[in-house]
Amino acid sequence: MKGLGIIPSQLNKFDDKDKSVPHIGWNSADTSRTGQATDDSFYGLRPTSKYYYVHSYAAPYEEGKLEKLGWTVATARYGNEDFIGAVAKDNVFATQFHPEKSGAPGLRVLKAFLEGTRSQKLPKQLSTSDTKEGLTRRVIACLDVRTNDQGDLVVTKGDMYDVREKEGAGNAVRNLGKPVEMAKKYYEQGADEVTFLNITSFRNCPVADIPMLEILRRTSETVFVPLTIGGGIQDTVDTDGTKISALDIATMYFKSGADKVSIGSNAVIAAEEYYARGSKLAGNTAIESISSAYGNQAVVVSVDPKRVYVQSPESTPHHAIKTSRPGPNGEEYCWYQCTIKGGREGRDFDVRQLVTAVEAMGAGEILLNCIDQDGSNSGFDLELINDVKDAINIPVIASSGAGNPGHFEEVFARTRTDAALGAGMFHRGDYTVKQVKDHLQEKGLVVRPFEADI
Ligand code: 1PR
Repeated sequence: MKGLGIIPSQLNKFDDKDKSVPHIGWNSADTSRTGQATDDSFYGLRPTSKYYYVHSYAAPYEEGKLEKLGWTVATARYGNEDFIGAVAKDNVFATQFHPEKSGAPGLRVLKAFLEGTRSQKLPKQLSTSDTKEGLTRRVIACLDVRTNDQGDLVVTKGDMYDVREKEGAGNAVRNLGKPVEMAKKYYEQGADEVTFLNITSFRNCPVADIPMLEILRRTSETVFVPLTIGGGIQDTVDTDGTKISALDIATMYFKSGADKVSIGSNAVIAAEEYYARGSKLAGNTAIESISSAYGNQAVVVSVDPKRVYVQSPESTPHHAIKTSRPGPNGEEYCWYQCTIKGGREGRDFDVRQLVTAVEAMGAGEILLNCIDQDGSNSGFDLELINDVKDAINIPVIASSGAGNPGHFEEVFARTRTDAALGAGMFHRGDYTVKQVKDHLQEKGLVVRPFEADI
């Protein structure tokens, strides 16, 4: 496809043989070339900062080519591919990353552009030797939001998806705080993304008034990292009888500040139908319509699997793995059953079938929960995560079971997961997101440094 032709360059799709595609997350935009330190900050860009990228295509960087034509180029590296993160010449400045979603460093870039500050000195204490190339693993804070018995939207958190208090408090929905305030707190602690899952299954108000829209609008006023919203994204009928498509609902969420939508139950049903049609696309599923309108990277599929133990792989038609945590009767194998409606209904369908189908349908990322681990604080299900990573090329967010910073280190060391998500441990205040990221940094992982000031 032809572009405006202003920048003499061509976009190529990233190679997914050795890495997840789309490229989603925090990476550099660095004007200092290998071995050449710079003390110049170009449009506020800093070699030590990380910026939020989300794309499958990029302009490969060829040293000197654009520079010869008068362009200034900032680069990033993904796997072994060097690509252009930002370019400028005369009054043109273009970024591959999203400055508006890149925390303080992104706002700094926007400010410099608007004020016409093309070049300024880097603050003294920043040296390019601190630069860590490449994509960071992401740490995500997740807020399960639902209406409590008084009708207020609260952040809640279940154990194995049960969100009601076990003792006292009249079996009420566990109330852990207010969604907008908590999202801001996690942003300020350095969360790389914030995810809201609207786990209230029923809806009794017009779609345009769903309270999650207001939550997104208010959150995006103070939270400058990507926001994902899940729950109820499917074709529906409004209170006045008007048909509303999943794409219409997603559009409302995007217009209110969401960057990605997450689809749960509807994805399972659509994937079952995909196989029933002989692995053929229908063209009109929620995943397909939203990804073709907004791009694959805007569609996350949230998976709620449950372990089913079996004596041998032959005893089930499903994809079973050998597990180091045997079942209640000593079973050494298990398969992961997909569930819908917040884990309440199990399907005759396994996680491998689901993730391969939704990747083919255009999903850009998998949010991989695990009901057995949810709320357990005992760590992620590494066996599940490795099995899913082996099956697909799109990024995976590991979820369920995080109880301390060591669990994040473990999931990044022992699986190829692209991101990891925590909920209960942050909500209860056991640990902050910052403590998790500091721990990862101490262990030598590339993490996004949180910057408070523009
Ligand atoms: O089916 O498209 O309407 O989407 C519903 C969404 O709501 C799905 O993404 C589903 O995972 C989620 N959901 C539905 N019911 C519940 C529930 O808890 N009763 N929550 C629920 C899922 C899982 C994660 C959780 C992690 C980490 N919660 O959000 O945050 O397990 O928890 P931990 O770190 O505390 O262990 P649809």
